[in-house]
Amino acid sequence: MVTITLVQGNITQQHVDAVVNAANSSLLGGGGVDGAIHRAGGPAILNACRDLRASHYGKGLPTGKAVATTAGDLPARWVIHTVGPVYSQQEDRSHLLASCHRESLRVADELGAKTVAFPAISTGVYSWPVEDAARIAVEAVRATETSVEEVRFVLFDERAYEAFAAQMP
Ligand code: AR6
Repeated sequence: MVTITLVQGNITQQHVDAVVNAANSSLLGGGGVDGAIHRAGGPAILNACRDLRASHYGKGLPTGKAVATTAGDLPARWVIHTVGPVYSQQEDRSHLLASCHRESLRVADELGAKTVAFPAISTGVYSWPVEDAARIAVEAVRATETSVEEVRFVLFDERAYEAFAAQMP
């Protein structure tokens, strides 16, 4: 069974097999954790994303899906890019946020990754309330059949850390 661990810190400094990026469907970078990963990982990641766009995702990576590239200069082997849903008060999109976690773990299994670091997907620019996002993320990981041994949620600030800690037994 997968072990869930929590750390407060910077996801670009995690020594893990794969780091999950809260990307957007263009796969061409952005702000937040996406910007941090591209800055720290160097141009190899963006080059790989451009190739993926050209070969498979001309219309963009759909929300809730995930795809892997090299991790460039990061202390990880792969970056798994996933596109979280923008939070909506009108529409329940929690299945899409759960899908990001499930699909990222499926890609991790294809790669043979055993340790995977996740940020708090959708809780920044995409404005998902972090307490709710933490519940959805942890439930989705627990419900996924995977060969990944450790899922490490890497929370940038104390509020996010506390929200995830509240989901731990
Ligand atoms: N390490 C760990 N967590 C981080 C880091 C970091 N270095 N930097 C930010 N966070 P966001 P989203 C946290 O906005 O809401 C981008 O422009 C941050 O505090 O990165 O899914 C993409 O290109 C927050 O809790 O992702 C998309 O356009 C969490 O990471 C869009 O933002 C997620 O915040 C995606 O928005």
